[in-house]
Amino acid sequence: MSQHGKILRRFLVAGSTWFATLFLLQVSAFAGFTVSLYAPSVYQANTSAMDAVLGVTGYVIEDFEDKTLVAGLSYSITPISGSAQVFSSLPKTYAAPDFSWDQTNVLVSHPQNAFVEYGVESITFTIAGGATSFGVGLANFQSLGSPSYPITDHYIIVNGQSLGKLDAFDNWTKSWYRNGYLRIDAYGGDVISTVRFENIAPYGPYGQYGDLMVFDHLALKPVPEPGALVAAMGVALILCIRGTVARIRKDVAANVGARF
Ligand SMILES: [Ca+2]
Ligand SMILES: [Ca+2]
Repeated sequence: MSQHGKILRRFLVAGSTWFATLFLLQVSAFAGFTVSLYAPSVYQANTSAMDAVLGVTGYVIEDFEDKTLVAGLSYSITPISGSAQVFSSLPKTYAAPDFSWDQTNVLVSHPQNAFVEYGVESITFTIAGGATSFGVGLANFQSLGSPSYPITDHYIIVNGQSLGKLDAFDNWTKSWYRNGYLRIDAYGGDVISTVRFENIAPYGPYGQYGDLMVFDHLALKPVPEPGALVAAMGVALILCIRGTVARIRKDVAANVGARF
């Protein structure tokens, strides 16, 4: 191959490597999720120690102690009848130390963030920009077979895709109080945008009442900013080009005086 041919080939290889990297990032966008459920016995008032057990150390934590939600987090509640209501902050705080996973206050799946006698169909958390990992402490899910006031089992739905019945997961504890801590990890480049908890039978054995679900210590591992990702890819491209140029210079130096 001529020297010109070698140079052209090196640029083609560098370019195709770059585009292959872009392609792999695209095709892995819907790879999947893994789910971990921790029994309520992991709960402890020392949240740093608990976070280490839950694998959420360093995550952004929403503790629901005040009405402000962490950046990017919102939720919507769908009642048994009527349309969904979207919340970017809490309507009020609600203290429930027996249900909490940190401090005192919690989020109840009720439009008034209140623990009242009637429930809802579902609650959906939305993470603007997405998260690579999502955790939340759960309480007062009144699963079928619960020792106190059973109502219904519950679906867990991520990005619109059902991951099955929450109540059937290992470590799920049927209780009036804490039921478990859920952590969902995206893999293969996937991103968690919405997490929905849905009552399977909103009309339970206690008349028209759906289940109210309680949440606390919501943990997010945000997706890196697009700018940071592009910058990282840019650095990779620069290093790739520099390596190619260095090799071309070496080839040229080795062929100084050669006839073309
Ligand atoms: Ca709390
Ligand atoms: Ca309940």
